[in-house]
Amino acid sequence: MIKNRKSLRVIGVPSDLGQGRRGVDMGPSAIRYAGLSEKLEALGYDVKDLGNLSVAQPESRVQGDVKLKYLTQVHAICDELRGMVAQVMADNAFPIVLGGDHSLAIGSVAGAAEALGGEMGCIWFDAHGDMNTDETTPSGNIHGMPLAASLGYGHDDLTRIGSLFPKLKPERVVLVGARSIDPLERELIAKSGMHVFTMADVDELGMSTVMRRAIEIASSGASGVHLSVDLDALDPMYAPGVGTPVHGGFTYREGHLAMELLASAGCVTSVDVVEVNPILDSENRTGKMAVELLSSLLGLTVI
Ligand code: 5AB
Ligand code: MN
Ligand code: MN
Ligand code: MN
Repeated sequence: MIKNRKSLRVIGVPSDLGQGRRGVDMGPSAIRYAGLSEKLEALGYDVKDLGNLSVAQPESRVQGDVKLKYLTQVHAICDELRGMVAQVMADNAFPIVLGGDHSLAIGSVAGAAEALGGEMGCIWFDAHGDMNTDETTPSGNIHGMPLAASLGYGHDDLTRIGSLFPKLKPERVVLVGARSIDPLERELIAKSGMHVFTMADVDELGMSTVMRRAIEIASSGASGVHLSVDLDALDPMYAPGVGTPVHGGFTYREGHLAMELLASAGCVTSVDVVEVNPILDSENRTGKMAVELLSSLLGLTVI
């Protein structure tokens, strides 16, 4: 059960400004085209699609700050998204944010944490750490920084969006699926005190044990749990349409089992599904995977 919420609100963020390759801006369309609203309505939900945030094309924008690419634009997008997510949750509905690159999670985490009050937990599915800062980034791409920013590390324009600082406390943050972490990012992960289950942990313990532990860590005593799903957590065999694929990810069933266990725990209060890149995909397999995972997450809620 998803905290008793029967109303789902879909928000698209067609942005690729937080990463280096074009195409992820078309992710929201690909996920919608794969039948998102229809599938969720069939599960018994009231689904309203609030449309897309308006996002500039990178070709029409100067990058500004050389270190952090499109910082001004990413900040504006995240601040707008923060307001929308907070409003959806204040209306007692469940926000589903479609990306777009992962930088948007700075805004969705901020909005969800603001709406819930108290301490929110966070489960982050990703091949990467997303724990770079302006000082450690090897690329300047903000999609490598959203978890760090939400924990209060990095550039003020990313960490100081909205009223809360930081949005998340490391005790309730769990990264699952990690297998590609930059050396300096690794140091911040260790220093921060957040929890990490690598793919080696998934192999050794099994997804069931990993998720039971992750749910316990993120949700005990929490006001809610934000789930951020980077499709590159899955093995590229099942999700080929992502900008930064890394071999050795979740199998199809591991991905679904994770969602099913979250569904029966009933702890998730908001979700983003990000990094779907239709240009790199084959026959919208990754868009379809995103819809299937959301169906599993929300599937056990209505009897
Ligand atoms: B994603 C890299 N660590 O910071 C960086 O896809 C990749 O949101 C980041 O997880 C990948 O540029 C960000 C090399
Ligand atoms: Mn990733
Ligand atoms: Mn990511
Ligand atoms: Mn990526």
